[in-house]
Amino acid sequence: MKSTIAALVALLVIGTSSFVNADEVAEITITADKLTFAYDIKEFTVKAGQKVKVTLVNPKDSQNLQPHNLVMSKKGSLAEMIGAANNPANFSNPEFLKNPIPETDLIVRHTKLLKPGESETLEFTAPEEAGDYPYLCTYVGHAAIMNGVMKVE
Ligand SMILES: [Cu+2]
Repeated sequence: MKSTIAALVALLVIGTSSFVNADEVAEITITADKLTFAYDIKEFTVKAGQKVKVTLVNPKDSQNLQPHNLVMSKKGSLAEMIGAANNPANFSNPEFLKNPIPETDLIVRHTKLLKPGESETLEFTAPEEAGDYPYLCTYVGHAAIMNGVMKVE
């Protein structure tokens, strides 16, 4: 009986496309492009307070052999984050090249720098406040084009 109810509930959820169950885990896999500095997913939407798993994949057959990361930051902070990542002082700092995480309190969470063939999953609870929460790659020179938005609704 329980499973019948669960099946009915599942059907109702499928039938009502605007309704997203906040108890469901939103799983998003973002893959770095093999040729250019870009993510394949520029935007995704989650519910406020929803459990989220975001995986960054740097494909092992990457042709540009670039390392990439995924840095998630505070609501509406994309321009400031690009500025922080592209601070010219970073580019001549060998430590920054190894772990390119700019010093700013705008960062909420981030992956490590992933080489081709590596991936990492960030697990978290989406913010309660609706809005556009940016993510970007802070490796030298990537931030301005390698970014996207997690929309919280
Ligand atoms: Cu990158």
